[in-house]
Amino acid sequence: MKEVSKQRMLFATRNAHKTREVREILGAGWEVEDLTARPDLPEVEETGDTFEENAKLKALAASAHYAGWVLADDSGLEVDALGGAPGVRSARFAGEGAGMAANRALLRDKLSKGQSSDRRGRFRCVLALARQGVVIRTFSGAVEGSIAPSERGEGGFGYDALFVPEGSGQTFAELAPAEKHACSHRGRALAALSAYLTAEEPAA
Ligand code: ITT
Repeated sequence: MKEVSKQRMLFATRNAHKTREVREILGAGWEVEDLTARPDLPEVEETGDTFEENAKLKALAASAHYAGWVLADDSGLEVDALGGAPGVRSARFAGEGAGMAANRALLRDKLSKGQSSDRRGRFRCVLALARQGVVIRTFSGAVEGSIAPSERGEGGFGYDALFVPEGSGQTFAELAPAEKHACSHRGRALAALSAYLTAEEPAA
């Protein structure tokens, strides 16, 4: 593996949990700033029908205001018995501004009242890498699993307390961060990004 000197990137998110995970996964070689310190950058309306479209929209909007590398993450949970919902609407499943506790409650409710006993689903993450107003590439990752009937665990964020990755008896919120990253949708997408960046050795 080639040596890569410390690089900077703007991670185009206002979700501090995503930023923490990206910093943990990419490690010390990257200095990652996010939009929580950039109130001057506009909110992006996520009008896409796919994770890829929304990741590109977020990356392009931030890249118009930032000269270096920009990364955006669009992600969410797809549940088979709900036809893939909440999907791209994961952050606003129970309505705009309803918050994650309400989103999790709605998901539990829909599965407990539904006809199907199928609790399978997956997390997906698409990352869009942009520079100078152009999307260079996208990277995706997914993790199969099932939806627990009740919330378990204190770690993680979002739907983590309800998601049990395949092969584990614990929810993402019960796993240590490194255990989650080793199999998570974001960990897998970032592994693909890292492999690309290492091969390309981008200029800072
Ligand atoms: P930005 O658009 O600013 O990045 P966001 O939280 O609105 O932040 P998304 O539109 O991509 O991000 O929504 C993804 C939602 O899916 C997120 O809010 C979580 O509720 C959920 N999600 C994504 N990754 C997750 C993970 O690793 N663990 C738990 N929930 C996750």
